[in-house]
Amino acid sequence: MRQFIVGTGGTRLDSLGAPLANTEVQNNTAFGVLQLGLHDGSYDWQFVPQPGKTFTDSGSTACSPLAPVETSLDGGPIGAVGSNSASFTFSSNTPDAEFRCSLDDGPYSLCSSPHEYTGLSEGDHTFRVKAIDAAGNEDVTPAARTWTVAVNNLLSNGRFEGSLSGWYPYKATAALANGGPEGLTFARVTPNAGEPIYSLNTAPRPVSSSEASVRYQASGWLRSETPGQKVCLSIRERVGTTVVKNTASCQKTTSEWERFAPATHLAVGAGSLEVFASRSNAVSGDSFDLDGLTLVRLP
Ligand SMILES: [Ca+2]
Repeated sequence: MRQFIVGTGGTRLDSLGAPLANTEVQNNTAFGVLQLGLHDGSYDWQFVPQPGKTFTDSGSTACSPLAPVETSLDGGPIGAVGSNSASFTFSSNTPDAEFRCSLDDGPYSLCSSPHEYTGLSEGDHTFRVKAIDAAGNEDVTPAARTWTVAVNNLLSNGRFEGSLSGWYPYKATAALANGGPEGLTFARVTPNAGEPIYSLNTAPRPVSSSEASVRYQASGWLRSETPGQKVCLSIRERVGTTVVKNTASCQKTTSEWERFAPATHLAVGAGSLEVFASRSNAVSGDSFDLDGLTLVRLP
């Protein structure tokens, strides 16, 4: 950063030593004034010598822009967790930044890392945090994380750990594969030859008697070895054998694990609920992968 050291008054011009490292200009031949101008985004300077003297120096330079304040979410729950509390840790590229936190689209309020929530309800929640620097500049892209509180997951094996029990593949085959965002294994679903529609369904149905006007919410992770497919996570309600309502959350697959937007189903009541992930317009060689599926009863 450029510095100016100026002394232009007094009775005589003092001698100067050898220039210090990085000195751009130094002179002791003239009294005068240094005129400094500060503008939006730049500054300039001009040394105006006393009459009869010739030394001058002037210039103009853009100000170094401040690095935009950014927020990093360093820790916190990922995916589905069997806990109704959550602790988030976060940081900023800007020293001495303050933070403001928001839960579930609520107002931002002052917070510090770690920031803890307790007594959270079942279902999906979204945490956001933004840093604010000492000049009051806010991070315009707050860090965010959506996770699922599933203290009581109605799916017995939504994590596909070590088996596919609790699921059956419809017009497809299902296999365990190693890895996935939750636990050690996940489910890969591949259509039978020539089948345009295929799915992985709960069996038995996780809810045998739905409660009228209660909201049930399904969430989970999705990816594909053959990305670009539309896959839907659905809750299907039957009274007897008649389907009375179907609630779906659909999205295009990528090769990365991503969360389904939750499917939130307002129950008709006195029915059974089934959860399934399905693909229509399948082509040969398709497959999709699932892990960490949850079905919860919202409060
Ligand atoms: Ca798993």
